[in-house]
Amino acid sequence: MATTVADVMVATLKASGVQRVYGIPGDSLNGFTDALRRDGSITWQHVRHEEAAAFAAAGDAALTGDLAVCAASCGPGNLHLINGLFDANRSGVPVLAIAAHIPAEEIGGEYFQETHPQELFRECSVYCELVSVPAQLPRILQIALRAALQRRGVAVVVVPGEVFLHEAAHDAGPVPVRAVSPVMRPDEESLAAAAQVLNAASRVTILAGAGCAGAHDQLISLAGALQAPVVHAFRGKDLIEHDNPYDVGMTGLIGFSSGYRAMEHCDALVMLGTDFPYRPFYPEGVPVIQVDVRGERIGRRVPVQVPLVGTVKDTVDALLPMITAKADSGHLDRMRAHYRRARARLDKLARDRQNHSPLHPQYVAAAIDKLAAADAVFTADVGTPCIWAARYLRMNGTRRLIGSFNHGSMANALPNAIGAQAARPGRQVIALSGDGGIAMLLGELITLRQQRLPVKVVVFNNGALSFVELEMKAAGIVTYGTDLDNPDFAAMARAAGLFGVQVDKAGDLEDALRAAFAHDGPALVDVQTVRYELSLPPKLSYGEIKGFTLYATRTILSGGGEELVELARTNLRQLEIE
Ligand SMILES: Cc1ncc(C[n+]2csc(CCOP(=O)(O)OP(=O)(O)O)c2C)c(N)n1
Ligand SMILES: [Mg+2]
Repeated sequence: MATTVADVMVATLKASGVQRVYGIPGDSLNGFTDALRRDGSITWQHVRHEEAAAFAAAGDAALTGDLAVCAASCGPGNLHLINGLFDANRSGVPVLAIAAHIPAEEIGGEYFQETHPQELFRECSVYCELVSVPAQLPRILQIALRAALQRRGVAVVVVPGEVFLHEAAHDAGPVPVRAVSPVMRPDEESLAAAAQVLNAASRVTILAGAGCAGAHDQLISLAGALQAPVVHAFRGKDLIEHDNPYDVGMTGLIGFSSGYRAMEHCDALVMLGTDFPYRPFYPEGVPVIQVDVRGERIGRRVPVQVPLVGTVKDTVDALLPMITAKADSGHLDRMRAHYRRARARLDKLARDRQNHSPLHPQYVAAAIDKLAAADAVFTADVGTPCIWAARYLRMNGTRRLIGSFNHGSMANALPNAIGAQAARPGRQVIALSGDGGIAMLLGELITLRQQRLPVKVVVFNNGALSFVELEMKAAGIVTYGTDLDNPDFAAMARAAGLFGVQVDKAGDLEDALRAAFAHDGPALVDVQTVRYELSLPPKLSYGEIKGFTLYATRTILSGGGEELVELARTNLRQLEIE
């Protein structure tokens, strides 16, 4: 058989180190999947919904740092990829999407399943091109791979189905495309300006994010020289929290009060590899120095006095010799004391709630943390599972935490875990799922069994879209449309061939988690958790306090007094000690 365009694509992917492709086949994609089958060295990772393929690729790339690939058939098939691709692109992880397309000669005639993928994918990619003639491949593929790797995002190659099957124009052998890591640091003048600001300040705080990957030593050295508390954004948690005497926790809507205070009380702020989006959490009227490899991202959250374009590692290495080490640790000591108090309160919440039924989610998250492997990979659903993961999962430099932290999509935990587990079959992968989240892509439980992926899923089953209820309360809106009348998820998991167990008594939790974690295959633990758990943001604005009062009044007026009593009962202890 002649070498097809699809064969050359597969050879290029293989030469570039790709080992897996997530997706669902279909008419227009068949030329590509057939080339994969004939080659046999790249695994086809079958999923049940293309959105899961994209989230799996995002999880795979986030864990490995390498390029991950997903593929879907034309029209509805590749439309389903979009939400997961938005997530990958916003998380800055390298993903290639192969979007099969209708026959080229039919484009423009409202043909069966016709869409315009190169327009649809534009917004969720760093590169997106339609292949019109076979001779464009594999060059377009090489450009796409390089774009995904160097610009850290999603590249989409749109290929009409017949192009895959076309005989390759010439076969000069595959060109491998691999990531390269340039040394990138700012110019001397910018560094001197930054040093001047920092040497003049007496209460420096560092806000660090995912851009600190590979720069833990530099972060610690800089914090030491500046005697600076280190606050992190959610995506920095697994990179920054461990082995860090300067750690004062996370800031943001689901963060720690100490993280917020350290930002509030500083007289200079250094942002290291973070694009933390919530402007009310930034300090006002203090000089800000921001380090980012992508210069265009600097200054879009807060006015920045000194922009430093470079990697965190190279920039801090260049900046450190210009810093006069500070002797006064007053600011750092105060913030660390604040952090210790906040941490002790959170730990007490988990400890004191061991015997409640239904269970308190703090206790559940702390138990997962306690029983998980030292090198576990956690994924967390958007919703309150993110809050419990942020507060109770302890990172150690080896554990990882992956989620939809920038795009904020529900239902990410299970498919992210699929990608993580496919990429690292030997590691324990634990998904912290919401009951809303798991139901959204429930079919992916079947993927776990079919693909032999021993992911452990823990469902925080609170019978509600709980995070939305919190948002409604904060805005003074009566709870509405958030009830979830759930099935027995454990029984459903068993029906799908997983180990499944339901827990409604606190005393049974640890045994259930141990059994699930020890099970040689995929497992689901459905934990009945309390619905009205308050997870107050560290900074309650006047609007939020007003909103909460309004909610209470309106709830009583609309006959929901029972809900208020339940809320009070659930949170009494937390409110007392906050
Ligand atoms: C795809 C998507 N739809 C809706 C939302 C809005 N939203 C954010 S959190 C949430 C509730 C999540 O519910 P669940 O998974 O049960 O977690 P819980 O907060 O109850 O723990 C919703 C609806 C979203 N972020 N993403
Ligand atoms: Mg829920």
